[in-house]
Amino acid sequence: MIKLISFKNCPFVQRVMAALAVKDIPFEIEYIELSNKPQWFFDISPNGQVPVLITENDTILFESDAIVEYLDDKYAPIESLSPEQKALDRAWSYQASKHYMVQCGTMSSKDKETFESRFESLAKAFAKAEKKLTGKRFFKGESISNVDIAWLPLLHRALIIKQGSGFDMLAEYPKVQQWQSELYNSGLMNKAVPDDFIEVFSHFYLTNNYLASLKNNNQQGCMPKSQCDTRATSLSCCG
Ligand SMILES: N[C@@H](CCC(=O)N[C@@H](CS)C(=O)NCC(=O)O)C(=O)O
Repeated sequence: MIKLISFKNCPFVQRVMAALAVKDIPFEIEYIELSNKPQWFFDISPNGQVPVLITENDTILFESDAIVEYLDDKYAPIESLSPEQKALDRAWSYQASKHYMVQCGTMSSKDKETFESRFESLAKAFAKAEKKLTGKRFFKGESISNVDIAWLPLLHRALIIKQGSGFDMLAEYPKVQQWQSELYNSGLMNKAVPDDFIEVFSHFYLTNNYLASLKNNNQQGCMPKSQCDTRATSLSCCG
């Protein structure tokens, strides 16, 4: 069985897990701590980063773009595409993945000024998507594509931040909000993270920083009642 080497909070890992989940590919997973990488990981990983995917032939794959392409080549793409459409899908996927670390940096900001200046650059990605979306369920139509899978980590994290702090990264982007809801309702966001993701994520991104101060000052720092039953969360249910 293929094996994914992961870190619980990593958006690049979440993208790969979503690609595996959407194709229903069984896989084993092993989590490591990036602050204390084991020697065996250094031995196998050319760039020292997760995700690493170990194929059924024991080939070590790295770089999430390459892994997602491999999954398409090996297990058949979720749709058949012309070369042009494939290139466009890769380009739109890149518009998301190049902002993963920007979003992580934004969420980690210690103060308002840093948060706002970092968010400005992240918001440009959402603005670009807002302009491109046509009001269909997903990015290109009624079914999930690789572009949706690439954007899923950004949209999932924006959702948890909104529920945890009251700050809505998508406040000015109604079509992106709708897309976020469709992806959440598809169940794929939660299939692409470990069971304790919200707890681990909130511990890292909603503690001792600017977003945590919003959470403490903001009555919205709680989970909407309708979602309390379905989500593992460290947040309380709204009154
Ligand atoms: N370009 C890589 C980026 C992966 C990446 O940045 N992974 C982070 C965790 S989210 C990591 O392993 N960081 C540890 C390090 O750089 O030492 C990919 O697409 O797979």
